Amino acid sequence: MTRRAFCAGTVGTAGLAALPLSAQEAATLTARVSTAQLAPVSYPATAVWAYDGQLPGPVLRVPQGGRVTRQLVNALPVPTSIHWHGIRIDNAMDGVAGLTQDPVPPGETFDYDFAVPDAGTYWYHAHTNSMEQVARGLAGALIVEEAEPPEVDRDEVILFDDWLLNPEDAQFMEPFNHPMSLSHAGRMGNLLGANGTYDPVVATRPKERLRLRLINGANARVFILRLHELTGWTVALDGMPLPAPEAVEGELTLAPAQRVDLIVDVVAEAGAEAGLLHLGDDDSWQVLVRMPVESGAASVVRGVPVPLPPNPRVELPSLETARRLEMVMEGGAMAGMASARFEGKDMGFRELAGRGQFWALSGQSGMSDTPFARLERGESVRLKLTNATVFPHAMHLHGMHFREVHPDGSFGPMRDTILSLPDEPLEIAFVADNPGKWLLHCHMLAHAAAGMISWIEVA
Ligand SMILES: [Cu+2]
Repeated sequence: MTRRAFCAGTVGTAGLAALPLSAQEAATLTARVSTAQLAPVSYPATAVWAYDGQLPGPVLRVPQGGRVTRQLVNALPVPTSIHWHGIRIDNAMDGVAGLTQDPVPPGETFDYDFAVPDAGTYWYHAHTNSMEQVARGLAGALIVEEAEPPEVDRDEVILFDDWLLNPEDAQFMEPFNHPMSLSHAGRMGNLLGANGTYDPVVATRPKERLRLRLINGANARVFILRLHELTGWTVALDGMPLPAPEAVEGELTLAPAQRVDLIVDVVAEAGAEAGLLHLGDDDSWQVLVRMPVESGAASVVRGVPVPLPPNPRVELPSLETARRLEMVMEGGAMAGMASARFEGKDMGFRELAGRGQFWALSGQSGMSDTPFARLERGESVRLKLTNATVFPHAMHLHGMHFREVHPDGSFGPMRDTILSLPDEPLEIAFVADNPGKWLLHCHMLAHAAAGMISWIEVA
C-alpha cells in the first residue's frame, strides 16, 4: 500500500465514521404508500402515505452546522414537497409548493440540500396539500445535535399525532377537506398517540434522566400535557434553547407544529409506571405515553441541568425602530366574515364558502400574488396578531424565529409557531434577517387550506 493510498484511505474512513448513520445510507427520502399499525392489533393496519414507508418518517439526525442532503423521491400518486419546519433555511429549500418550488410530480425527484445553523428539535412534513398529506402520515423528526449535548441517560423523540379513523376498519375518514374540518377547529383525530401507535411506550429505570423531544405533528389538536412520576425542566422551545432551564410545574401546552425539549428525571420506583398524560376531550387526564419503570442499576440523582448552548443569530429585535404591522384573523364558524379577497376578486362569505374558503388574514383569503409585507433584510418587525375568530390558531412563520412581545415590552422565548387565542391580544417581533419568500400561516392545516395563509418577502 502506498503512503498516498493509505492517507486517502484513512481520511475516507475517518470521514465516513464522522457521518451520522443516516447519512451513510442512500441519501433519499421516498414518499410512498405504506401501512402502519396505528390502532390496536385487533384492527387492520391503516393504509398511509409515509417517508421510506415509516410512520412517522425516519428520525434524521445531523450535527449543528452540518448539512441535510436528501433526495425526495416521489412514489406517491400525487405531487408533493417537503418543508423543514423551524429550520432557518435557504429559501429555495423551504419546500412550499407554489411559492419556493414547484410540486414534485409522481415518479420524479427533488434534491434538498441545506445547512442547519441551529441545534434543536425540528421536523419535516409535506407542504403540498398538507391538510391531506400530513394527515396521511408524511411527517418525521429532524434533530440537529449540539456539539456538546446535555448529560442524559437517553434522548427520546416523541412525535404526537391524532388520526381520524373509521372505527369499523381503522382506515382514514375521508374526505380530508370536509367542510366541518375547514370551518371549525380543523381535522381532529379520534385516535391519539405518538410515534405511529396509539400506545407509545418508553421504557425507563429508576432515577433515569431523559431528554424528551416532544413534537406536535397533529393537523389541528392542541395537546395539553402533564408529567406523571417525572420531574423535569423545559430546556428548549421550537428548537431554540431557553436561557435557563425552567422547572415544569402544571401543564405544558403543545400547539400543532410546536416542539418542547424537556429534561426529566424518573421519580417512580421499579415496577411503577411514569409517563405523559394529556387532557382528554372529557376534561380528564389520560395516559398518552407510558413509561414503565424497569428494575436496573439506578443512576445517580442529578441536579438542575445546565442550559443548552445558545444558537447563533439570537439578537433581539429593536422595538423602537421596528416596522409595525397588524394581521387580523377572521372567519370560521360562529364568527364568520362579510367578505374577503380570494384569487384576486372580492367575494362574499357564501361565495367564499362555495370555494372552500372560510378564513381570511387581513381581508385576504388564501395566497395573494403580492406579499403581506415586503421587508428590508435586517429590519426589525413587530406584528400584532388579532384573533377575531372563536377558535385558537397556531401561527407559523417560515424561515425565521420570532419572540412574543409582552405588554410591558419584554420578550418571550424564540419560537416559530405561536398559539393565538380568541380575543387575546398577541404581538410578536423578529429581525427579518433571512432573504426570500416566507409563509406566515395557521398550522391548523385545514384553516390554512381554507384561507389562513399569507406570506412575506425579505429582500
Ligand atoms: Cu387556524
